[in-house]
Amino acid sequence: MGALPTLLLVFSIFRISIAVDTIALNQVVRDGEILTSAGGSFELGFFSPDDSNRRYLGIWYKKVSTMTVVWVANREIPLNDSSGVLKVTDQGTLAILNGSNTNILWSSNSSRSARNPTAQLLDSGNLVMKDGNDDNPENFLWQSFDYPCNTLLPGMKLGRNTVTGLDRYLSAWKSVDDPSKGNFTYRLDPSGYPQLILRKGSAVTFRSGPWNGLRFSGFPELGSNPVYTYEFVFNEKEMYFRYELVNSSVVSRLVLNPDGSKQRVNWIDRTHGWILYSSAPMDSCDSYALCGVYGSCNINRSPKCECMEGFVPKFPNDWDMADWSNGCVRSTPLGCQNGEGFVKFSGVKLPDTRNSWFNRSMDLKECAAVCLSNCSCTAYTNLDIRDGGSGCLLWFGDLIDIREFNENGQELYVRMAASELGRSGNFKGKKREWVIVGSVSSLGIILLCLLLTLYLLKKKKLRKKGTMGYNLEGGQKEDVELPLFDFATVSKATNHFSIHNKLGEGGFGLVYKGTLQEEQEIAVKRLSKNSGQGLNEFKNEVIYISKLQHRNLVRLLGGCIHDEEKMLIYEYMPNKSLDSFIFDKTRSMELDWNKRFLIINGIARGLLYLHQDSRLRIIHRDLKADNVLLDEEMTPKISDFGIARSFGGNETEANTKRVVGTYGYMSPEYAIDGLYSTKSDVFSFGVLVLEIVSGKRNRGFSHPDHSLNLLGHAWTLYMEGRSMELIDSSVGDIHNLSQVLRLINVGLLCVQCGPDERPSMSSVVLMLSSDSTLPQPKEPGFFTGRGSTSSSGNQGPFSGNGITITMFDGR
Ligand code: ACK
Repeated sequence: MGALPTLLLVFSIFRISIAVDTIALNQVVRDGEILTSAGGSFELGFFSPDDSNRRYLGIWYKKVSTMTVVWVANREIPLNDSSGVLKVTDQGTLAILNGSNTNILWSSNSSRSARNPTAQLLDSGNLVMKDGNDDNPENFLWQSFDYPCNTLLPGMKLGRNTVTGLDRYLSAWKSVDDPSKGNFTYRLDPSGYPQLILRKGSAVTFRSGPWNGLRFSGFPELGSNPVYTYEFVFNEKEMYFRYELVNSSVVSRLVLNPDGSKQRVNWIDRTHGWILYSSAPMDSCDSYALCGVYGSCNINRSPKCECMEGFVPKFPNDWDMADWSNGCVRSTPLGCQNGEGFVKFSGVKLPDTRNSWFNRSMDLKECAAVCLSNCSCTAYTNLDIRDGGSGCLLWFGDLIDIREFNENGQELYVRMAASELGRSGNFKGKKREWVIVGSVSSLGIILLCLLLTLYLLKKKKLRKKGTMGYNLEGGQKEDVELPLFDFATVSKATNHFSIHNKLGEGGFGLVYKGTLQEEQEIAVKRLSKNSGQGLNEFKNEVIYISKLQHRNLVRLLGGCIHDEEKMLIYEYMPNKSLDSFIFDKTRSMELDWNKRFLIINGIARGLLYLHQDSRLRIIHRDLKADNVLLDEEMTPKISDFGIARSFGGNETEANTKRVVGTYGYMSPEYAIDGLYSTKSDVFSFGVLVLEIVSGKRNRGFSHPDHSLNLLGHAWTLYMEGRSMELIDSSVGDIHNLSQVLRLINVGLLCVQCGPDERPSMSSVVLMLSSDSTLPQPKEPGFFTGRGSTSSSGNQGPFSGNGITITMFDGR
């Protein structure tokens, strides 16, 4: 085998073709030698993408005259001379060695050991490691098709194996002559109903929409055709997309270019070269969320963006100046009231499904009924459009990234307020229909009003009403109508604030137990005098909690102002706080698995209400076991809104210089950058889930074998398939182990380092109530304990105490 000339030509190879496609144990392919697949379609060898001396091991087409590389092994670590050698090792792996010093530069992994490891370049372009002559793909030790670079060849899977966690996705080259990973990725996103998402870094630039049985909703051209067949598989074990060629002599590939365009191209001949078959994004309407929420894009219209019927621009001035990013808001807001129904929009690309839920067996009618019965559900449609349609796809939260197609668009049923349903309208020439799903008899409504009036009258008799005026953030004055108790009543109820009535110390002062004359038990929070910060938290609590009502939020009964004294009166929770149960050796035995599961579900629902369904849309910012109270039936109630914040319609994140929260529950982006969003609450919820399952506190967690905190410990066990070991021994018999394991999985998803990687609370609620496949969590944020140096976040300032802390910018 000859030596390589010192001068390497652009994308050309000094070739000594080996007439074989296979190398066995300890055999090598040296730089300059080439393996050829049996049918002569592909070659493997070392190449340089430009006239530099960077050498990569790659696979390219043999019959395509323009050198076209489809896979690169050592894309991040090129050799800088021609000493490279590819070798089959006795560990059953493939390794690239730097010939001069036998350093391993790159290596494949192997699922198991093999007696006779052999590497073979298949005619599909797949480089496989197998044991001897075992050609069964199920038994391959490793295959390059599992580690795609920028090219999807026919037969390759784009998607995940949810059992092993293997995620096959495309990543673009940095530039045309640099195969190292660039900015763009194209990946099957497992949140909600899966869809392919093109990202630049972490920002979404394009999505395919969900698979509808025939094609991805955003690829109207992807239908039955004489060139390709398509397959989308989504089951308990895997989810992937792949295509095959009808005529195998066609040379076709799907490539993600360094500029972020995804193209399907076919080789014609030397004169015509690669011809474009399809491309995405195909036009500006494909730019993710161009028209914002509830905006719809039509490429044949000027301007392209319009609000959907029943919606108006959120900021009309910006909208008129073609800044559509803030999208649209409802002309009539939803209130989850009777009479709401759906409007059918036809010919659209379905909105982003990352906040969706699905069921394969429901029909469209059942789908509508389920959507209507859940106040957070905003739209629905059939999951599969074949044979008249089947299955159910539901959206939660705002609808985004919708466009209209001339053909092969889909139907979408969007929830509308009752008053919007009667209006006639047109959705750009397409039929808009009213779909009235539920109706409540007028007798029922009258009865309901009567009961409500009676209840209000009774309440009025009991207490006198007062109004407190407080300033919300941003200076806007908020009048809060709150029943006022007189001081003498409260003082008497609490035995004049006797030390024996003291329940503990809450966010802004002492908490006492009291009993009113009518035998009603109450809890009284008394603002400590001269507490500056306490006063703000007191006001905050009054403003928020007086406006909220949910089964899983603690109920405020009233307030009391007397000279300098300020008090809040709540319903009494006989079982006190969750932390007094789960972290207590004896009391934790009272919490069997079923109770814990119900508690977690209740907290999730309370939080979902705060984030999505409540009028104010609130981020709690201090969710922890101490702030979850339990009533006599052990129903969890989220409490302590002293540092909660409200956020506007489309606003999803905010920044503060004053970081307030509790060690062990704070998300990395909040603790480090002061960035808070609903996803910081999701992080705290995840910590809480893992604490409830394990009976251990995240902060102060210690383990003899490592210095990880509870999150790191849970993740390590999960990765080793030993999640069962996390479960608190006090829970007793477990009848539904898969439910516990599912919860641990959900908990770990909630504590992912990046906010975008965490599910929304609506997804969490769905994950808890369905059997859908869950994504595999990656390593959590803040997963190392004290005394350790490595962490995906900075654990530095955090130490163990359970008190809500405040950190200013100089922290
Ligand atoms: O764990 P605990 O006994 O339950 O100690 C804390 C303490 O006051 C400070 O928050 C208890 N607490 C707060 N609100 C209530 C309530 N509404 N009912 C009963 N106990 C309460 C809490």
